[in-house]
Amino acid sequence: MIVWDEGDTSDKTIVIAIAADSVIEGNESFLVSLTNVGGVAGLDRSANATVIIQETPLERWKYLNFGDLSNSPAAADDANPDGDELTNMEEYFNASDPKSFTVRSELPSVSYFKGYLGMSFRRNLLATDLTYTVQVSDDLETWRDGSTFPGSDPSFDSPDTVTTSRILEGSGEWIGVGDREPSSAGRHFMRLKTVRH
Ligand SMILES: [Ca+2]
Ligand SMILES: [Ca+2]
Repeated sequence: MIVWDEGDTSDKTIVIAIAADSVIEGNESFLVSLTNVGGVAGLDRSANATVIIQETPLERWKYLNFGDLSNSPAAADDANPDGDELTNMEEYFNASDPKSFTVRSELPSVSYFKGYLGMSFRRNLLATDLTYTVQVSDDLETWRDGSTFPGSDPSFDSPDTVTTSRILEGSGEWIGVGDREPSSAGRHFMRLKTVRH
């Protein structure tokens, strides 16, 4: 029951506990209605509200790719139903199709162009729970964070790296990141760190 005292015009809050399940089934919703008003009060059209329970980004991606089979062993994080080099979780990181063979050219790669080291990778635009960071090292022991790409507010450039290209492709975005120091200045290494929050 929600009670407003006389003269009270403040907003009131209803807490509804939602028990999580582990079943992937797409978004779910339910309706909350205010009824049985007592005292001298009335309800306007805001008496009804629809609450939508969303899947996590990973569950949503699985639902898009596997549909009714989203809860099957083939859709497990470490499964590899298409027999390529990537588990489903890695396909999620890589914005590739978990149901068709992913070729090497679709994977992150490091190359050498006009005297500079560069990295190319594809990030998953649906994966708002992931952060991709290109890291640079001089000795393969100490790694410095370079360009970073969260779902919003990315930091394209860093003291070590600069973003050289961004190309949308389906639900992914190909990103090119280059080293700021020419390779002639000394040994440099690059790697891609992907963190799920
Ligand atoms: Ca696979
Ligand atoms: Ca694949």
